[in-house]
Amino acid sequence: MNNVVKHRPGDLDNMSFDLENILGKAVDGSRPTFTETVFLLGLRDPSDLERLYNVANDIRHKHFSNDIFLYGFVYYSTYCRNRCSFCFYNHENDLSPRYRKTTDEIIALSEQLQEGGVNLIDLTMGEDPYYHGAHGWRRLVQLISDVNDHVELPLMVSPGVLPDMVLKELAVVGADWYACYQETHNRQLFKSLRPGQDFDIRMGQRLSAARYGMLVEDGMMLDVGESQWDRAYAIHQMCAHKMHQIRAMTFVPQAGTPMSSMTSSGVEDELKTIAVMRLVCQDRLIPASLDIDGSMGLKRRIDAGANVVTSIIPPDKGLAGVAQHELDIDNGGRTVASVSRILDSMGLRRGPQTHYDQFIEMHRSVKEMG
Ligand code: SAM
Ligand code: MD0
Ligand code: SF4
Repeated sequence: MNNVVKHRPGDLDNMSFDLENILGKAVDGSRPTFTETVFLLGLRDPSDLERLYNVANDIRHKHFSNDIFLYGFVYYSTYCRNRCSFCFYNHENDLSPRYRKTTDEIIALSEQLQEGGVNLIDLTMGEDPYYHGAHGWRRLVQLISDVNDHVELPLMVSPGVLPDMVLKELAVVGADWYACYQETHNRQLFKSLRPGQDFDIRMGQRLSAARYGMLVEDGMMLDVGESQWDRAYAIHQMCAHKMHQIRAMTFVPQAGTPMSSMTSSGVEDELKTIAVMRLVCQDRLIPASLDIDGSMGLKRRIDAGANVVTSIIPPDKGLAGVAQHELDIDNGGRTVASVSRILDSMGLRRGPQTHYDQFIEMHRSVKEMG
């Protein structure tokens, strides 16, 4: 079953679009309008899709040459107080393995990823009460500070929703990025995906983080009941909010959760969404996550215009992924070596650290958020 609702009835009625013209304008740097975006997301003809992917690739190349950046992923606590209906680690799921790595372990894992050759370390957790709340904030800030003292690479934090003051402190002690995905910019759908959570507070976190000098990432989930219109709206919102990194991840149904029996309609829509994001937000970072299809799905995502590989995880360390908690981890499929082989075969390379650092410095501008 395809969980995607068609675009709003009547939205594109009586409108005609010229694909060649839209793609030509995009190559010249002029982004598709909102209705053109809905149109592009609805393409189905294989030859049209091939043209779309080729243009997305050209635009990626124009801004990033052959560089693909690699992100190491450390999911250091899988405890969570929230009840997101799509997530394996939601508080009410008895099936999910819970662990919390110690600071020493987190540092050692980060050092190992650094030695392996990633460009950034993404420190992610559930909203673990150990790090959230009156006593927790201090521990969280200390943890990020300690990791920052031991690794030279840029750090991304994905800790969930925090008080503004804590966000600010994280920026001060060395967090370069704050990642927090809205999942959808449709308020109604948000309520069912993230029950009990506040849409505006989650949105405001990224804007605050940017004010404190961090780069910010937003993301949407696909196949969770959204329409093409919702997808196009999310892309244009992420762009309007000047997100530095934007992602789309296909929903992977999880045992023990309220959405366990939904089926996924495959990866085609994610590829199309990645390509359309590249046309709309041309010079932004767009991940190809190993957390949906593992290394098998990497080439197609990069061919669709992605320029970052996320969810690189060292094998045999007892670390989990989020959407695919085991896939390709212990067989080494999510290592820099394995990813590099795929990049080599595509004539691409791990982006040099100097290039990645330049991207951060160029965008780490309090001005940019206006
Ligand atoms: N707990 C923090 C939070 O929710 O912001 C950090 C974890 S966050 C990086 C986990 C993200 O992975 C979610 O925001 C969602 O976009 C994605 N995700 C989680 N479960 C998923 C699933 N079953 N399928 C696809 N993506 C999923
Ligand atoms: C990923 N599993 O990159 C990770 C996660 C959190 N910042 C990222 C969703 O796919
Ligand atoms: Fe917790 Fe994040 Fe999963 Fe939601 S997505 S249940 S906040 S770990």
